[in-house]
Amino acid sequence: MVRRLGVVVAVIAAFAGSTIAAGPASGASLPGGAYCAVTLPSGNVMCADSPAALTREWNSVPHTEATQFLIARLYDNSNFDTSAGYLNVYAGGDCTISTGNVDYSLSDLGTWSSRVSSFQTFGNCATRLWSGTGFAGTAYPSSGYLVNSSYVGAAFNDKARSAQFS
Ligand SMILES: [Ca+2]
Repeated sequence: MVRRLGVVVAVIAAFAGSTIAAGPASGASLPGGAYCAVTLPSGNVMCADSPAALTREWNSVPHTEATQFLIARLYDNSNFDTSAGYLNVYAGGDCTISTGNVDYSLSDLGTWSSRVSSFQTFGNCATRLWSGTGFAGTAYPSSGYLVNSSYVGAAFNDKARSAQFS
């Protein structure tokens, strides 16, 4: 539990930094690019203008075993459509079999707030989105987790501000 709280604080700090660096931004036309990757537990974020550019940027910096596993991809569009961008979530390993605990979390989606319309989860993980930062407000799904969702539904579309992975 102590370690998890440390992760959350790190993520908040990193997103605050990246938001300042990118300038005021909302919607699909982020100055830093619509294709982003966040690494946990550091919370470091990088963005690029295309999937290929993001891959190049990702490969241009060293990654430790603590950051190299892709556990989730959150899409701006429904149906896993990549044309409006996505946020790759990297962590230090797969999730545990049980969904009774939270393996990884993003307490503030930062520039990726109010955008998510679909998601996929990998590495034995599943996703739960929250309408407020810090896992407050309403959740999608309302109970438990989903591995994939091609559309989070009209009531939750572009609402997520934090996310948990289990
Ligand atoms: Ca969206």
